[in-house]
Order: sequence, then C-alpha cells, then structure tokens
Amino acid sequence: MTSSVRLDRIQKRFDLWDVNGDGQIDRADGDAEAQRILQAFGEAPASPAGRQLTEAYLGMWGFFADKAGIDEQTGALTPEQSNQIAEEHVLENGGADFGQVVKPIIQAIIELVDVDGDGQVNPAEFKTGLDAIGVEGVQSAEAFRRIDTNGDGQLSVEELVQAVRAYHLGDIDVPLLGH
Ligand SMILES: [Ca+2]
Ligand SMILES: [Ca+2]
Ligand SMILES: [Ca+2]
Repeated sequence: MTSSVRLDRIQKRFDLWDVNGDGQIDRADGDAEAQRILQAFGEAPASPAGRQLTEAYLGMWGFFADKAGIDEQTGALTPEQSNQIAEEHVLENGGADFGQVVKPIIQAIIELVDVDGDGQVNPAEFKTGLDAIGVEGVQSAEAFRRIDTNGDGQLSVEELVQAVRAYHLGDIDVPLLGH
C-alpha cells in the first residue's frame, strides 16, 4: 500500500471531521461527529453511552490540540496540520498514541452496539453497527473474520482498535468509523 493511499485515507477522515465545512478542524467538529454517530444509533446525547461517546471524541480533539500546541477550547487546525499530526501518530510510536485516543471511541461505540452486554462485538452486532455508521460496500462477514485476529468469533476492543489503525495504514479496507 502506497503512502498516497494512506494520506488519502487520513485526508478523508479529516474531510469528514470538518462537519461544518469551514476548512478547519476544531472542538465543535469533534462534538458534531459524536452527535452524528449517536443520531445514527438513535441514542440520546444525554444518556450515559451518549456522554461517553461525546467525551471520547472531545478527548481526541484535545489530543490533537495538545500536539499542535493550541488552545483546546478556542483553537483550530488546518487540514494540513491535522493530517500531519494524524500521520505522525498513526505511523510513529508504534501506534501507542493512536490506540490511546481511539480506544475510548471504540469502547463508547461498543456500548452502543453490544446488545447482549458481554463487552465484545458478535457478527450480528457488527453488522448492525456498520449499517448504523453508514459503512458501505463492505462484506460484513468477511470483514469480521479479518478483524477477529484470534478467531474466537468475537471482536474485542483491542481487535477493533487495531483494525482502525490498520485501515489508516492501508492494511485493510474496512473504514470502521465511516469514510
Ligand atoms: Ca470545521
Ligand atoms: Ca456483544
Ligand atoms: Ca476475537
């Protein structure tokens, strides 16, 4: 997979993040992305799961603001700045920072899809989740098998975090958080 594909995916991610389309990424965009997903799942923003997801997205924004050295409340990033931070933290440091910011989001989304409450995602929950987030053109059974790296028939938080990272690295073709 070429680095241009990788950059294209990161670019798409931040095009998506720029929810109000003003060409910059800021706190309001992070909040809007969380609301978009909650709406897709029919979850009230004020519910515990709703608050958890919103806080996770704002936490990701805070991470970006911190890396850029700007004020989390009032600052904004250009797409180029966002891409640079994403690129560095997807590719470098063995993905530790990426896992740290993405994990709370994955955990919050699992709360939304985990109908049987076992803390993991089974094939039916996975398909419901993909449909709600609006991931199109993905064979959910095949994607499930690829993400279920230990083959136990369940997707764990860790497997899903690794899958999101692998998508941004260009290793798999399943845009779990939408594209
Ligand atoms: Ca914006
Ligand atoms: Ca489950
Ligand atoms: Ca598994």
